[in-house]
Amino acid sequence: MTITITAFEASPDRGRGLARDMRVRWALEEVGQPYEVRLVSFAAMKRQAHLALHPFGQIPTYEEGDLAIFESGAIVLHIAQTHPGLLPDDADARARAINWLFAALNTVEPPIVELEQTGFTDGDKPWHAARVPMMQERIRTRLKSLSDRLGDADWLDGAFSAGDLMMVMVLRRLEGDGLVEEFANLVAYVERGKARPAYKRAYADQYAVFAALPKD
Ligand code: GTB
Repeated sequence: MTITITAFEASPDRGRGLARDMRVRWALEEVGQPYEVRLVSFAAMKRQAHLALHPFGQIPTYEEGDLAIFESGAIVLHIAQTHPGLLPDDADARARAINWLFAALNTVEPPIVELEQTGFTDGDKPWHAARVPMMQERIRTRLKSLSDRLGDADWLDGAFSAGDLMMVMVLRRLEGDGLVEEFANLVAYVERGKARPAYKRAYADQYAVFAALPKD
């Protein structure tokens, strides 16, 4: 059955692979599943045809036969649960890997998204400059705990898993902020993720979408 995902027709990240379709592309590449991509504009995401797939009018979505799901975490977990390669066989190890996937999304990503959003929405507010260090400190606290737990291991719990895939993608959202760089082992961790052949294929494919856009 063909797998079809959705991605931005013109991603605001200009091909940096920061939009959440990259997580899904990477997961599909890790398990060796071919897939098709339907590119959607911001306007199309808010139309009924897309809202039927994604109630919040966003990307990514995932369709395979009768199944249609949204939420990058749920999609990556589905891929990991239905194909070998992203979750350990042992039940306890599997639960721990899923644990890390949720930690990436529910504990590490929220303060990162908050900082990102405030730059867009509140940059001109008088209190913005004073709040930024506070938000950065919240992120730093999470990164310190993550760094302590990772130590000198390659991955968060044994072999590379869907939990690592999601954590690497979440940490990538801080690129250019200098925060991850305060923790040498996290820098090396992200680089290890990016060095995986599956990551490189996924990155190249999403970059090709940007590269094909008419240049103005
Ligand atoms: N919780 C959902 C998930 O994990 O799938 C969140 C999905 C989501 O935020 N989708 C974004 C979207 O569709 C794209 S990924 N936004 C359009 C809208 O809401 O109307 C978020 C994103 C967008 C752009 C960049 N960037 O340019 O760097 C990075 C991340």
